[in-house]
Amino acid sequence: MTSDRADPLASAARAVLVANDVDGSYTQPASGLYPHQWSWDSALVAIGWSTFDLERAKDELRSLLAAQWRDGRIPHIAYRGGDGYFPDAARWDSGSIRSAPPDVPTSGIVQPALHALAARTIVERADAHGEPGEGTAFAHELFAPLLRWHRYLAECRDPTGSGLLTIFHPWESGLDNSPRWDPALAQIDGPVQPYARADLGHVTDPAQRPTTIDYDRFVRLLDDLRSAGYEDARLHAEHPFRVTDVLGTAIFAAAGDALFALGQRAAADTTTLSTILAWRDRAVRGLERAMDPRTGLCLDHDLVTDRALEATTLAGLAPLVAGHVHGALRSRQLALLGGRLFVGAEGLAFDLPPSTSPSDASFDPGNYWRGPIWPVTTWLFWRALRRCHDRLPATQLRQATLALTRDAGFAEYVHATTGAPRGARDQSWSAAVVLDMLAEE
Ligand code: 9WN
Repeated sequence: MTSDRADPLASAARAVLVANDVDGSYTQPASGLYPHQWSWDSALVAIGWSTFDLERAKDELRSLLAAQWRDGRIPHIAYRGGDGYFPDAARWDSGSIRSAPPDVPTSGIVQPALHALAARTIVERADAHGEPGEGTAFAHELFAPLLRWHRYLAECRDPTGSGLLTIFHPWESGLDNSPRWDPALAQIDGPVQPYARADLGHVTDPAQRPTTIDYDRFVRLLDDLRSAGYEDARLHAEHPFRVTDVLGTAIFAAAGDALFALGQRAAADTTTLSTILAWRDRAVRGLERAMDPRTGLCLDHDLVTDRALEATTLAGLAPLVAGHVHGALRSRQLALLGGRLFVGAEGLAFDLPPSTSPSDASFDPGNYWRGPIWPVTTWLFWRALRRCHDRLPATQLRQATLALTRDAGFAEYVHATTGAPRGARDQSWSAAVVLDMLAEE
């Protein structure tokens, strides 16, 4: 297989996936804090598994897809891990939704669409190291459900064809308490039905996690979504949190390339293949239109108040993740990534981009998505820059991420200026992205 058996970092990363594996079917993002199966975590851990166990990698995506709804959405959580996480399955009540799978309780929202990227990686590694025909067989197996997933996003999350995907909850972005969402969340108030957080039982320092006010709003939105039966048409009309998500859109565009490649391997018809490319191109054009010419950053938009969301975060560089952005726009974004807003900011523990720029007033170096450095977001940029042959920055991001994990282990995130591990220790996707980086260079 592709990962280096002798490298102690690779062995340690593999051990994290093995320790978080449950019955060979799904991988907990982190035992204790995140005991169930999360959507975009599963895509990343499948990539990690594919460096040393192709069959296990395939099973990760298969078990996630068993939770796919009939409308095509892949829910952000498939509840498989027993008690101990809030919100629990009952809060979402997916059992009352006809489109939801009858045999596995799920949440009703989505996360970024990394899955086709994961499937393509598995196909490529099966071509290189698997049995003859294994890659093609897997492409055939996964193409139809992944096509339904992309169709759901293109049609139900971008019904006007703007190119930008709408999210209805900060959890859908995967970057939950990012300052990107502060102005939109500030509109959410009113009473919230009683609940008890479980996260602070695992990460006991509240300064590393979202605030109580944030959580109240997260729960209030969840309850609204459940009351609306997760019906997209209704949510687009009346839900109180409706924002376009540039990073989620960029991931969808990048995954569009992967889905196209899977479709070719699965002998999809030309109309279907052109539709996939049209969705991808529409997303790229949407990102281009969302650029702020003043700063060179790509901005989310609050559809409720019709205002751009102006926080200076890594999501502002979403076009780099999408690919297919060229010329002056691309050069400017690359300069921003390496410059004083991100990698070149003063005082960072590593030469890596923090989740929120230290130049932003809300920068908080140890708090979750408000400042820390996350191996997983660095991986998004590394992957995209490698694919586009920007070898130099990609190599630097890789080296710095390997240095970070040698120091801090496979923490969920690290304090941006001290480099101390924060959040969960032994987070599966941190191990997975290191395995992918080790395997690919
Ligand atoms: C809510 C599992 C997930 C990640 C998200 C990350 C965090 C959950 C939480 O953990 O979110 O979905 O309880 O905080 O923000 O990106 O998928 O690792």
